[in-house]
Amino acid sequence: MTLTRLAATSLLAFSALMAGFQPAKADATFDRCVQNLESAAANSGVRRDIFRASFAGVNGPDRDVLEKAKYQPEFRDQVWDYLDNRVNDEQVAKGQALRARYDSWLDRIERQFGVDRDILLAIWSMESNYGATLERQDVMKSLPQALATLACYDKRRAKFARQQLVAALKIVQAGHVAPRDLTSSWAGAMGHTQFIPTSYLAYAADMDGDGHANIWKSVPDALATAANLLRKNGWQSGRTWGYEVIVPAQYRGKLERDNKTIGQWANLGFRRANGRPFPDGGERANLVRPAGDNGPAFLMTKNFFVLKRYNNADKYALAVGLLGDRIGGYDGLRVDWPRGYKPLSSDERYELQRHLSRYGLYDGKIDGKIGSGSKAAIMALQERAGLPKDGNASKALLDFLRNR
Ligand SMILES: [Ca+2]
Repeated sequence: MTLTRLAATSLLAFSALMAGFQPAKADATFDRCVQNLESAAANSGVRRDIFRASFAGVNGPDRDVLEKAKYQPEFRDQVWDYLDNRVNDEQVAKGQALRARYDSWLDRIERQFGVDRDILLAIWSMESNYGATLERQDVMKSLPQALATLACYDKRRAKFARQQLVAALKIVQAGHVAPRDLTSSWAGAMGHTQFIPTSYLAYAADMDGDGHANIWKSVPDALATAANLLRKNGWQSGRTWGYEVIVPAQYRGKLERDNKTIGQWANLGFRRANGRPFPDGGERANLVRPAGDNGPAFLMTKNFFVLKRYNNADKYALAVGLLGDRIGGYDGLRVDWPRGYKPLSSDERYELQRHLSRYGLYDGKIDGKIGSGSKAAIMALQERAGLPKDGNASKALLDFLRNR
């Protein structure tokens, strides 16, 4: 597919989406819906003046929220694509700089919650790029408007959005955030560590001692809130999330997710990929092979599954664990992912995007992240140059571009 056709397709999709709205009628529907939300919130104990202050300036639905809610990525990420975009030299270096800057806060958070600082820094990176996302006008939304939009127009998310809106208004009512500062992602995730309102009510922690858990503006509060979530879900202090292991040949393709003690795994011939001994044979662990037999294998301990309470995906917990390890100065993986091509460094991914942009094939953000837009641009280039259209951001592709 050429880029022109791609653009035409997404324009068609966009027109189809917009055709669903008759603006004047939609706004009347929205106003009625917001009135219903106000009554429902009042029944849950939210004062009407709090509701109205929070909805001041909200005049209609946020159509960008609905567009984002309907977005289906054109390319399904392989686990290594996901990790390359999140666990890389750039995020490690930023994490290490912030580790030094927040050293005394991280000491206190570790003491109080028993969660390792590198894991908290990795979560901060994953959730908001260490807070940088909170500055992006194209990402940050008015939470009341975003959740009201979902509650009124997105059947699948309406119930969730109503519940989260009520929880958010209770946060305002308790005085933790001013109505005008109540911002979130399109789906209601708030602040540096992207808590949804009900999770905020369950785990919010005021680390800097000003009487409010301000996860939007206070980094200590946000990191302590993340630590509190992990602790309350069973985080094992002073322990790792898992071990990269070498799977004995006879167990290739077998024993997936089997739960045994580390000692039992060792008796089956499993050993650590870095050659060091396992520190504790009594700990229980599950075998996880995210890319099957030809990629890295892991024995995942309790903390891996606690990380999934933050976001219930193996690749998320793995990215947090691997990034945390690298921020803490430990090695990356010993076994490569079965990419089938040589990957690019962070700097090289920026360079690749600049080349693609120079050829007019890419108009997205130059951010070193190879997402759907970069992949479409790579495939357009590959088509134009008569190369196999695999969409991979490979060293070979960058060399090809450098030599033209
Ligand atoms: Ca505070």
